[in-house]
Amino acid sequence: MSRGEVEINFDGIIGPTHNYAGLSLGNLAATNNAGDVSHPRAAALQGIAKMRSNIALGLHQGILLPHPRPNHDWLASLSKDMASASRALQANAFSASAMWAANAATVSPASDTADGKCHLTVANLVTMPHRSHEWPFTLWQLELAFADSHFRVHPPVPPPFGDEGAANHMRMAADHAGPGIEIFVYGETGGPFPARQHVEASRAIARRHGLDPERTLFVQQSPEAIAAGAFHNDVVAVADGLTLFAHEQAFAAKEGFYTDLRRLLPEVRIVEVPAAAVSLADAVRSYMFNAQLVTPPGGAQALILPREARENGPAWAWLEQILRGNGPIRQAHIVDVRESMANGGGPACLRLRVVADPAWVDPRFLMDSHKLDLIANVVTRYWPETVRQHDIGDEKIWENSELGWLMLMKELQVNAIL
Ligand code: SUG
Repeated sequence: MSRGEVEINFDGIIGPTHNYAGLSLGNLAATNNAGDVSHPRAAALQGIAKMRSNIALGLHQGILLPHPRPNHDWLASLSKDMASASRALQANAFSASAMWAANAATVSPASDTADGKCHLTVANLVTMPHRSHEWPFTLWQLELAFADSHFRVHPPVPPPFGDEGAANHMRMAADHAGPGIEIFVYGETGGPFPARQHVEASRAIARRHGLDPERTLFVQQSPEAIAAGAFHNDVVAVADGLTLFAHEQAFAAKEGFYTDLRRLLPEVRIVEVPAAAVSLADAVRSYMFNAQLVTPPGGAQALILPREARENGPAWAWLEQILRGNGPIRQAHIVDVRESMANGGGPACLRLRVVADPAWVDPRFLMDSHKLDLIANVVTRYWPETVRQHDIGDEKIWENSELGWLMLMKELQVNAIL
């Protein structure tokens, strides 16, 4: 362990092809907003504004790159190209879904692993076609960002065991750099919507990361939560430090899970929101749990919440009660990530947490406000103001998206090949 280890939030930069194609069954925001006009420039600037406000809180900030889209390689592997592909395949190839960095990988900090390295396993995202082709570029960029010998980057777990990365993984620890408890949350198939995280994928990741079985928990997500639109656990639960903030109906066998957690981490603080106060439907509508739960330096724990949580009566009433109470969460910061939210991606979806010494990370992936200005300039210049569904079939739009992406790679001095 190094004294310089801190939590770094790596946010996905929202790419120029951000659109509402309704591709994710079980993600109610995405399916309800299918066909709407998207605003990629505003979307990316909202993400950048969120990063700026987190930097202002004293948090460490990094980025993950947007992926080159349309993904011609993926279409070629299906013996297709954009011009001849069906509308459905075009939309799958064009999606900017890599913005949701919480789905990029599962991360185990060095203090949890047998070899003392920070392990990252790239998520295979096999359940949704538009997300299943993210992993090659994610693997490439994680190998670049985390090339230092303090890290080990693993390729995805093989199909058919679906893995959606950190969205279904929580880590609790008295301090970020100390030994932690890792909690893997999986789903069981059988409900109206797909269960995206397979327990075998979670178990394989725990083994390859060299986690101590005594300090690793596997917890089933409640089928009611998935059926209500919690397609990832991070829609109904979030953890930081010693605090677990969760909906009463987030987990299938809640009592057993809480008992294990209290045994392994006696100082744990479970902040549970009762269904009688906030229904699963309101939890999903408001994304109150898809907050970043953070501990700013020297401060009390804070929630970085989407505007939608402030606008939802029951969710906000309960949040105000939590903030006024005696519990560990004392501050709330509201951010506007409306464009991402309309596809089911809140503040927590947009970031991947890595506990590491920033000196180990390729500096091109670490941000300060000046570097964010440079990115914002490229976005303002090259990202389209709108994307309509019929634009996805327009060659001119593909070319402009590719140009914007290349200009960003140039600005960031990343030598990626389109
Ligand atoms: O995988 N939406 C993403 C949202 C991911 C949110 N991530 C976390 N909860 N961590 C998904 O469902 C919608 C794309 C579209 O329909 O165009 C989409 O992929």
